[in-house]
Amino acid sequence: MIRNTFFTSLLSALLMVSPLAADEAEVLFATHCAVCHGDDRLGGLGPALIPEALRRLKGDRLHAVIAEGRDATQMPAFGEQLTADEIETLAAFIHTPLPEIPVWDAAKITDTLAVNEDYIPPARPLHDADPLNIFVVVETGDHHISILDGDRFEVMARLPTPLAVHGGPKFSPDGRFVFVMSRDGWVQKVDLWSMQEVARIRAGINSRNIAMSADGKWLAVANYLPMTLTILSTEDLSVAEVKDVIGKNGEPSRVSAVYQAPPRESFILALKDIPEVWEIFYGENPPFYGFVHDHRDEGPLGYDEPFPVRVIKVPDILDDFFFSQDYEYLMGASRETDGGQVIDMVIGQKIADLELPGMPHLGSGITWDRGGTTVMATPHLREGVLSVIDMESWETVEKVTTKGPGFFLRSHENSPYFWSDVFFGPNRDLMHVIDKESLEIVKTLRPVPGKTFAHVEFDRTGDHALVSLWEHDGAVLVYDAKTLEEVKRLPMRKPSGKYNVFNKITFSAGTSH
Ligand code: DHE
Repeated sequence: MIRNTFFTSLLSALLMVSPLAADEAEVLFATHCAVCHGDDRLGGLGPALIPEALRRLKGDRLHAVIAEGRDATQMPAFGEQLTADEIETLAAFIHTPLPEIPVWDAAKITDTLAVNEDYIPPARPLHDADPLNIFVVVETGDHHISILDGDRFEVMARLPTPLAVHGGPKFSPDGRFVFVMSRDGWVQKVDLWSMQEVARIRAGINSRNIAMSADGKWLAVANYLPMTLTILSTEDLSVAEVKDVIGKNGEPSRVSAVYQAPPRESFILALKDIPEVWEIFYGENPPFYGFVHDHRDEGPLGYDEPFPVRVIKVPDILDDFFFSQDYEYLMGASRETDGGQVIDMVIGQKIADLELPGMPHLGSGITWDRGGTTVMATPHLREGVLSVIDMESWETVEKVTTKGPGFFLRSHENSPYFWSDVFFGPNRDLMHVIDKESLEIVKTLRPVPGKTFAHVEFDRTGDHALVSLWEHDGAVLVYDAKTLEEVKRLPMRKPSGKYNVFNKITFSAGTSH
């Protein structure tokens, strides 16, 4: 809790309230917010609650979020527990600047590097599982990952992770190492041959996700706080670059997510606060985009700097992306507005609008071939509907009605079905299995009534699908992907995502990248 006198007086001055009210604000914050947003307001499970991170979230909108919660996040509604005055006090408190925000530059990040002294690189895998058919299961219930043999469906090892792992872990191109990121900025490297942690480093204060370069040399970390992209060497987690994200108009921006674009040898950044898309090149010979200026307006791409930045200006803020398999087209949407846009990454311009109502979750999209046409499907976080979009005409070809808003989709090249969870609402214990051609729901699974059932990942061959019983005393349920019968149940602590090495490193169209 923030208790220093200087801060309390500053706060009182800024809020223009008595020291008593400032104390009350601190107590309210400590009681209701600190557990997720950090005693220091710099974030943890939830984002930082400081003006720099809240940006346009103020006034009635901020009151509404505190009172009603926030769609598609873990933010609960406090309207029943807090009075309107208390909400007012809290809103003013979190919009009060901190006396200082910790500097999180390359030196500071480097100071946090913790190498596992017990780790000895093995010469070969120290297990007899198929190294490419391993699953990494993230158990957010007690902050662990389980490493699963994908043929026998047995847990081979269980390792502690930093707090609140979020987003997909990323694998080295040969599948040997996995990198895991937590919302409080820690990045952990694990050797799947010895099933040991190699090292960890805190790349940001409040981070979003990570992406791996095609050559396996670099790991990019998207940060909300500070507003930077950190690029680490995957070899030893040393800091290669910390890029400040500042738009053409001089406004800094949080990085909503970083995506790996292997054929382009680049990372692509979704920015939360400015209508720009950034592409950061790491290859030897970055392509020449003479018509786009470097972010510091020093002419065409700053070829002399490491990791040159290409800035693509877009009509609206886009903070959630999906890419065509060749990474030539970016489908973008914003969590704040309906609709979406298609950006041609070659010419760096918008080429089409997308009809996407109800807060699409493009990050969960998948693609497949349907009657000779590539289609992509995306769930919507506010509506029980899946949009299926033709990736040539960019028209919505079908809207599949489900039993409630979903979060994650999955399929596999060898499966005729895709799986779609119902993540929100009274039917969150359901999982739809949908035919990829007819788009009919062929079966709806409900293994444990009342318990959230979500997020699927197939094994390497597509014969089995693993699903999370997303509860503290939860489990991973293994299904025969053809008969749709359960074949095994592995107890786990609130398993969230699970990730198959082969499907990830081959960029299977049915899984997330
Ligand atoms: Fe996620 C992936 C953003 C809330 C669980 N989530 C992602 C990715 C992004 C994202 C950009 C892709 C990253 C990657 O894999 O590289 N998530 C967001 C949000 O903006 C949102 C809506 C609000 C927020 O709080 O940040 C959000 N996400 C959640 C949750 O509330 C979930 C359900 C629980 C949790 O752990 O926080 C959640 N997100 C996940 C998971 C993935 C993910 C399990 C990886 C999916 C995959 O299969 O790859």
